Amino acid sequence: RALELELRKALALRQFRLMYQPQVNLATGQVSGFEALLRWVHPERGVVPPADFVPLAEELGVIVPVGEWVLREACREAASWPEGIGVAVNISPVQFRSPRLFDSVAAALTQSRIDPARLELEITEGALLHDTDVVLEVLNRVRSLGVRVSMDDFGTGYSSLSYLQRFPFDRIKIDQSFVRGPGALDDKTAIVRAIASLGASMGMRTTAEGVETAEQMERMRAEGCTEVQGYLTGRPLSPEDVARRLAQPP
Ligand code: G
Ligand code: G
Ligand code: MN
Ligand code: NA
Repeated sequence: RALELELRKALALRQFRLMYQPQVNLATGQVSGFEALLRWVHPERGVVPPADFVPLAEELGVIVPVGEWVLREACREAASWPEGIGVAVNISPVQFRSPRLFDSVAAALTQSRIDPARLELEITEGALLHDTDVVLEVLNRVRSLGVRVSMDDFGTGYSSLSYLQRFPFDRIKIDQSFVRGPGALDDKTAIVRAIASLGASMGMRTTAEGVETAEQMERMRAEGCTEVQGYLTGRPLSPEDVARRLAQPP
């Protein structure tokens, strides 16, 4: 398959880029950090979104070196931002299970010299499915570096509540479907309220994803979320636009 061959070469050809989506603290109204979002700039296809190549990259195992590049690049970029502005990186379940995860996180921190507390790893449920003891050990090892971990796309999968109890997450990212998705507004709001309350009682922060309107943002605030991320407070930005955004008065 042509795409497979191209994907294997994309890293060496420097065809990957990162975009950064702002995350806003609801208490202060200020940007608290950015989520790094991967793009493949293909010479003929143009910009390929992760949904169209990450599954194949996982199948091929290429996601491990690509994910290591993402970690290094995101930390390197964050080093140019003010102290206190965080950077969140998505970790594929395949990369999470790789024996190289700890070393690659540690290397990205050493090379960039950023405060480890600024780095957040976003883990999806797929990483947590088997071998609770192994998962717990990996999470505890990366957290021992001072790095934060968040549970991404929360509420979409299967048996997620037990994961909150079993694993030491610093943050829950509430899936976009509960902010904007189909279904009765009252039901979605009740779910957001329950997750935010659960998060607060377990000492976790809660980010509502996919916030597109001021009304949605106010609802997330009213229900107790601590951060929002979405097109309202910012689309994914190029590194140059991140610098402009950070220079802007609030
Ligand atoms: O930016 P976009 O909305 O197209 O991202 C879609 C999904 O792709 C995200 O929800 C995220 O889970 C995944 N994704 C984005 N960047 C990365 C990355 O660097 N690594 C991995 N493994 N997944 C990513
Ligand atoms: O990691 P995760 O799968 O949650 O990545 C978030 C994805 O959602 C990114 O691909 C990003 O481009 C997308 N996204 C972020 N904010 C919004 C939004 O407000 N509306 C929509 N439709 N998509 C969003
Ligand atoms: Mn994410
Ligand atoms: Na998410």
